[in-house]
Amino acid sequence: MIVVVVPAYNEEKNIGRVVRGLFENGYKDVVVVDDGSADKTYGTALEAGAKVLRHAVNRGQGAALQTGNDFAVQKGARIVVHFDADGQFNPADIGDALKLMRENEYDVILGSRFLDNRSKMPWFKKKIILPVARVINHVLTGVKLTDAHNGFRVLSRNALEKIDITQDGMAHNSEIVYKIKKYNLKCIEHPVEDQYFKFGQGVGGGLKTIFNLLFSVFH
Ligand SMILES: Nc1nc2c(ncn2[C@@H]2O[C@H](COP(=O)(O)OP(=O)(O)OP(=O)(O)O)[C@@H](O)[C@H]2O)c(=O)[nH]1
Ligand SMILES: [Mg+2]
Repeated sequence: MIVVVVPAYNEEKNIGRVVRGLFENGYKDVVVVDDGSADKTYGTALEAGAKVLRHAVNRGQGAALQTGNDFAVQKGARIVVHFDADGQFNPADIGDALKLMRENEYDVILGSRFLDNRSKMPWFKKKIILPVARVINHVLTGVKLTDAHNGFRVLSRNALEKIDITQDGMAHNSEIVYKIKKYNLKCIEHPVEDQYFKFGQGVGGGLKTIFNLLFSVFH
């Protein structure tokens, strides 16, 4: 059983299309975690046919992913895919990542926007925010990545049982990398498409992420 976990915060505009895109690509177990949205994310995701879990208050992407992981593990998932709700990711990238995992017995596949040229990112994000996040991630975890802050991931059952996300906010990205290293999990980065210009966090969000990282401590 492969479960796709979609953390969603005020994504009423995109969530329906994202859920349908996953079904059309053959993923029938789609779990949307509504992270205390103030808009119609919950109802729209239900209408699209997803299983929807809900946080009564907004807790952060990390918390939403852990809620989804816990649910998937309880349901007997063998593999969990983390997939953003804002329509930036391409569901067709999941198939290749699963094949890579199966053929090489990886525990974790991490998506990267820097391994091919499909992702057209805003300049500030590409040249400032993400390179700084890359360096901070390397300092905090000792792991060198091309993309230290990508919401696309594939986790095996072994990884799910070892990685407990305690960072509710955006620092969860580095916490996951830190635990991949701590538990010596077999991991690789894989090119994913991340479409911008209509979606995503602005400069403010990116700076908030770096701030979040600087003050995060992993156990
Ligand atoms: N920003 C934010 N996103 C959340 C939160 N909880 C869940 N999410 C979801 O987490 C995913 C990633 O959030 P984004 O704001 O797109 O962050 P990002 O992808 O790192 O930033 P961009 O690359 O600019 O899109 C989306 O599916 C959000 O809906 C939250 O508290 N804050
Ligand atoms: Mg995004």
